[in-house]
Amino acid sequence: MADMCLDSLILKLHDVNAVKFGEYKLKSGMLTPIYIDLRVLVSYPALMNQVSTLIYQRVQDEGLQFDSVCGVPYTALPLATIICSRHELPMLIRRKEAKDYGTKRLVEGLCRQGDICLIIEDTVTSGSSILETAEVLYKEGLKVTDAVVLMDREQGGVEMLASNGIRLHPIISMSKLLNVLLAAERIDAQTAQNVRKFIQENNTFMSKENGNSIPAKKPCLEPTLQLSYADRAKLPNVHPLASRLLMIMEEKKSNLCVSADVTGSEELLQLAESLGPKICMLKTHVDILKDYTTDFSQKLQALAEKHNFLIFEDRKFADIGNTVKHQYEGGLYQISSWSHVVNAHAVPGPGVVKGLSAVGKPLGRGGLLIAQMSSQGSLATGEYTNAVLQMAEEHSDFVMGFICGSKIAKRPEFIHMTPGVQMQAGGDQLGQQYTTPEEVIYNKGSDVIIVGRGVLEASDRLKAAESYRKSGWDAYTKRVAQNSQ
Ligand code: 5BU
Repeated sequence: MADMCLDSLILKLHDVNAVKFGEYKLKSGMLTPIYIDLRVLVSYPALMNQVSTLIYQRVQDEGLQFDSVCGVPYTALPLATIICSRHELPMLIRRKEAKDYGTKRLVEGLCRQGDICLIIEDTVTSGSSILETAEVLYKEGLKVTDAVVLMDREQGGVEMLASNGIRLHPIISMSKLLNVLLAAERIDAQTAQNVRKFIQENNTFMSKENGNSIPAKKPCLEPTLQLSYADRAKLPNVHPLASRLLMIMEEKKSNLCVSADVTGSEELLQLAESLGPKICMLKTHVDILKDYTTDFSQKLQALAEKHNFLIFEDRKFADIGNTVKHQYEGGLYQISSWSHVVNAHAVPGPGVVKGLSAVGKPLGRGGLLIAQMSSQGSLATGEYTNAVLQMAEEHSDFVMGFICGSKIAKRPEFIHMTPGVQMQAGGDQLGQQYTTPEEVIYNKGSDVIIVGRGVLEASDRLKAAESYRKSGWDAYTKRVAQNSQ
């Protein structure tokens, strides 16, 4: 029902030219094959009402808690007005420029310290308009935790806002829009494909420059980022294994996880022995070993004890709960018997976490959910990432954190671990994308850098591990210092 409603709304938006295909210039100067202009809505009162209803519906479905509502000027302003008027909610108006007479207020309406303001927006590309509005509201002593948007162009806005502590709830995604218009034969397959390609290649959160991935946003400044690893380890609701990891990080001054992607168990054990003192965690892909034995896993555990690091088998479970239970506990590798941490895709739904938890929780193990991936064209973005966050919140007795590109969860109890790290931004021939330790820890607010070939392909692996450790640690100390000012 709700879906049919959305489909008909999308067709109506196309009818009134609020969605156009061709070549258009965005505010940023970027040329786009699709243009969404919801300013025309004001000429279609029935559509305005329909959009306002959908936005409010979403607010209710999500159970959002707030004290007032602010529409990002100007297009979302009348939408916020309709919603606030219909439901008798207090509204705030953000001025684009302060009046040059009178009170010079930037926000009109009653601002009470600590009140939560919900932001409403018509279209999101990078998320910067919402962030700008939020920053004005912060200055008035308000908090912003959530924003609802009618159209998400899926170009990094959800991730950028999440890294700034704002959860974005989109109603229509670009993918949905294209699917509906394609099914109704409003556009042809080629046009849809062109737009998809453009969207994938123009993510504003990881923008491309000279072939390198660089973050489009400034450093991530948020109160929880001022907490040290040691402070977080002591939080009352922290997962016991996350607490242990945070303490190891603090003690060893290392937020480095080396990805030991080698194919011989002897070489892997040598790596664990030599790099052990530099790392907080060692990541394995046990299924690439050509000579796995139980003896190997016992030796690896002994080295983890000796050098005080955790073992993380990067198994990426992605099946129904019953199957992952067997995969985790049994088979040749009996992963649960030696790996402190495992990860999983959220694709199958919460059953995958329940299956892993049934095996791992009694053993004191922890899980990481894959919320984002470092590879080019990854589908783990936007609403998917949001849904993963939600799943983690609901299963935080087993889920201790995420594999992600940046800090995505507000709760400081969660650990953020980021792969795709090298000293030089760039990539490989198979779609891997690299960001530097400084970007990952300082700018994006992640906690742990995962480094494979950056260390493994160095002529002196120990020296390389030390320089990644130092780089990651320096970025962390700088972040904590900056945020506590
Ligand atoms: P690299 O050599 O630093 O590119 O290795 C990265 C490791 O992290 C490798 O083992 C991957 O399987 C793993 N990885 C990743 O690169 N990106 C991801 O999104 C996830 C895991 Br999840």
